[in-house]
Amino acid sequence: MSSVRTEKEATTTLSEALKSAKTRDADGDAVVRALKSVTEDNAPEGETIDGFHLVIDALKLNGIDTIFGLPGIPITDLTRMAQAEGLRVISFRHEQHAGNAAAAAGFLTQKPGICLTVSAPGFLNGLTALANATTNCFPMILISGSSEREIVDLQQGDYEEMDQLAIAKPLCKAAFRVLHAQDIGVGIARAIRAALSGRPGGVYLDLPAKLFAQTMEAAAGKASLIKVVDAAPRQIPAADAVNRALELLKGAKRPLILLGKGAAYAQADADIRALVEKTGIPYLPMSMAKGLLPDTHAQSASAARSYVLQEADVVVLIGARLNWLLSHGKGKTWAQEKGAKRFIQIDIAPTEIDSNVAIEAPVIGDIGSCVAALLAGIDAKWARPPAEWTGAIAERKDKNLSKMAATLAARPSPMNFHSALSVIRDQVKARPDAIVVNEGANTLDFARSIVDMYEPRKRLDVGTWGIMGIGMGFSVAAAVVTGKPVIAIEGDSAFGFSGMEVETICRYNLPVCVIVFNNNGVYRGTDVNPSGTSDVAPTVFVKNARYDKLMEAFGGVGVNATTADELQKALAEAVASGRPTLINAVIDETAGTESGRITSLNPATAKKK
Ligand code: ADP
Ligand code: TPW
Repeated sequence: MSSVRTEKEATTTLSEALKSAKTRDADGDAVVRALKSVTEDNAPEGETIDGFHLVIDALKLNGIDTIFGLPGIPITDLTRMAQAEGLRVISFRHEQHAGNAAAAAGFLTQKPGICLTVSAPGFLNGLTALANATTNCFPMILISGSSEREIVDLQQGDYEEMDQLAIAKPLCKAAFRVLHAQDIGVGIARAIRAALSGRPGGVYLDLPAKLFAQTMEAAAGKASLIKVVDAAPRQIPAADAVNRALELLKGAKRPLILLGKGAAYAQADADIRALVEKTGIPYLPMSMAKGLLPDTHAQSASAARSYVLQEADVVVLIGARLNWLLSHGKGKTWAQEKGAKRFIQIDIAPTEIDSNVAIEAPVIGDIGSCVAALLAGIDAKWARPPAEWTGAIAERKDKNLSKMAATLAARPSPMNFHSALSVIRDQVKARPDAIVVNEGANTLDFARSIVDMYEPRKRLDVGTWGIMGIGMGFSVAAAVVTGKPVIAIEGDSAFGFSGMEVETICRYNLPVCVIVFNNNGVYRGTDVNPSGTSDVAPTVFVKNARYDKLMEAFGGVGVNATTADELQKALAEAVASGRPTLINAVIDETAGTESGRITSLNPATAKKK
């Protein structure tokens, strides 16, 4: 060992080294070198390993192969070293989109997506994505570098000083900080387990700058890492709970199965399909559960949604919460005035039960185990739902579908939402393996009902919060983790939240085709400023903007499409070539409604009712 210092001496030298490093080199590498030189003085003899490599090795040991992030103090070298060690590092232009990418990767793969950010502002930029992931039950880990604990805790004004752990805690499932190199293995294991087990969600892992340069004896370092065994243990439902549910279902005259994104996440696709088909019960997919069974399936009740929600007597919720997206299980949507609905709810979170209305038959466990247990109780003697019920649904479906077909066939000029979406609908039918990313208001609501999905986990959207800004982050993740074509269907306002990431899409040459539904504003482009000043109305953008030029600026393909034919041609070419493409789809600025289909939540509109 070269020299051993007291802790006080080491800290003093460290802060001096840091000060000089920061004035010399704004990109952080000098800081890391300074930290290294100080801690190396205390390093053990023989082969050593530093904090950087312990973090990288711990992630690799647990099957993590990709990091989404944005470099800077104190994690620049971590991104470099991770890349050198064979991890794929996808660098973004803003941390929120790296975080969204991590969340989508988590949803698609059942491995926690990793987002890496710098301290304070970078951390805060990533936090929205972490909170959104938690809200949506997507597993992700936000790893953020942070400044010196001693300075942060005394509030002495460090570079990017912030008590990040305290701030992250209420916004995620769990939050941890690692102070010593020998605890990195435990820290990462705990983060992975917290993200994946039970109800999945976001986890925050705080790694102070000092940690990365700490060294320890290599063999001991290796031994300190933990390979997480059975990170999302199966949770077998209790037999009596399964029987209670089966009994309730047997007595149903008008049963309905409701599939949510938890069912899509669970990857129990074959059993879910078998449950639907063996029972013969009509089903409704929530938006991100579309494609678990093809939307064209005879038992899909999507085209008779209002009818089945009102008329069903027993509803089986599988990985779907009775939140605002399902009108809290109450009111007109459910025709509760006609008598109480009876609910069976399959969920991994016991506290979800009775959150909005009484649940008569909760089945607690992982969806795979719960659905398998229900299936085991369904034999050849199972009575399929009465023909009056399935027949009445089929009748309504036929009527609504033929009405929709006529609307979709129209070719107005300029395009409206329907004519543009009919083109995308045909393309997705031709390439059912493509992943659809979707955000906006009208663009979201119409696409959800018009664009049929055929395979599980092919639709990513604004989720539980209805958040704008997921578009490019989700698109990057979808392309990176699946290698499949991505079609991002974006309102022009929605696109603006993450638009700069088209550079990221071009930089990694990802097979993403972004279609901007350009109707000149938020919702529509027709509002006028009533005050007479020269400002435009708050919802109005620059008229006739050319978003396609943005993609061209970075070497991708840009197309301005003013007709359905132009849109069709550009989209088909983009999907076939896999080249980054942005199609500026010019949409009638008077089309659509304020807030899409959630106008009723607008305070002004709600008051008028
Ligand atoms: P949607 O928005 O599609 O209706 P939600 O996000 O509201 O879906 O609901 C998803 C539900 O699925 C959550 O309550 C969550 O606890 C549950 N869930 C997620 N993964 C699993 C799983 N593997 N097994 C059981 N339940 C799960
Ligand atoms: C983070 C509020 C909901 S929908 C929307 C906004 C701003 C954009 C609608 O316009 P767009 O769509 O995209 O042009 P379209 O199809 O109607 O033309 N900030 C965040 N999240 C939300 N949901 C909002 C604001 C909002």
